[in-house]
Amino acid sequence: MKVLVTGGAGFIGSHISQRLIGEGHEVRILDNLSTGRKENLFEFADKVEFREGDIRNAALVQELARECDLIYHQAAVVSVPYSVEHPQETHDVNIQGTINVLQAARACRVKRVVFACSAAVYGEDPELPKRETMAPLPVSPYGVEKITGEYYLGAWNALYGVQTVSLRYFNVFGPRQDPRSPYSGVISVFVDRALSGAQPTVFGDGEQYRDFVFIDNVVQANMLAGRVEAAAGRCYNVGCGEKTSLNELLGMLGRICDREMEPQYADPRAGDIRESVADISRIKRELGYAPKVAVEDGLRQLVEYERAKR
Ligand code: UD2
Repeated sequence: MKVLVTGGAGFIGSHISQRLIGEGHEVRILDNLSTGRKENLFEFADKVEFREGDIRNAALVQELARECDLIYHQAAVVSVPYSVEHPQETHDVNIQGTINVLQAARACRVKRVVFACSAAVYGEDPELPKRETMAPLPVSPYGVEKITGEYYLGAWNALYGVQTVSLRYFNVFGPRQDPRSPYSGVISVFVDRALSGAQPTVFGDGEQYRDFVFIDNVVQANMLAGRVEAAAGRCYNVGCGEKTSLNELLGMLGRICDREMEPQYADPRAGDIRESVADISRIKRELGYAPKVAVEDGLRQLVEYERAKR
């Protein structure tokens, strides 16, 4: 198969691209390198077709979609706080960019588009665990943009015969997630602190929990979403279905790094949700997904990777 991965030089997109190549597919990447990095492609750069460019450029997206059978649409501005500060820009990338991908898929008769959606679509609803049947209640521009993207996918699936699948990622972590960005996930920040001997900061009492999901599980979900016939027109939570609090996370990290993690506790971050965990029964039942790497094992792999990098 020929596959286009938008955002293919980013954290998640580069892992999807690498797996596709491993499975023998031809991979084309479109990335504007705003947060993606060429070095993420280091291990397989000679095997991909890379094009630097922006999903806001509809003509370029259409050019790259030509002859593709499948598109993994991972390009986005992924930060919730950034979307609060720059809603017009994130609207253009996350909504108009997604329409450009869908239009290109339609024009080029691409069979399927798999979209990187987010747990942010659930927003303030206190009900847990989050199920796909719950009404979305996004509270950030980012959440609004992701659910809008998903709705557009549904429309293209219904109207134009472009099969679409939306994956609502929970808290993804793993190698190649940049620990230095102010918008990085908490695990990449904590691992960075653990290895540099610095003290991590916990915003709040550390008892808030998340459904942390290691990158390999997310790649597995994407591979299934790309090939299972019955996934067309559906949306799925992608997590482990298990909760881990920040204090538990620090305990695990202390064991792995063999050092006492003594965090500094600060005020909770404005706009944070307290708790988030996915119900993953739909993706298990319909796609045969089964998270293979548990949080602690993923954490161990990430620590090894970061150690080797230093
Ligand atoms: C995640 C996603 C986001 C969106 C959202 C939906 C990531 C990186 N972000 O945001 O894109 O989908 O879920 O709800 O996956 N924290 C600390 N210390 C630090 C950094 C963070 O205590 O140095 C806390 C933070 O206040 C929060 C928790 O860790 O309570 C998780 O923060 P996060 O930024 O990793 O992810 P989250 O859930 O806010």
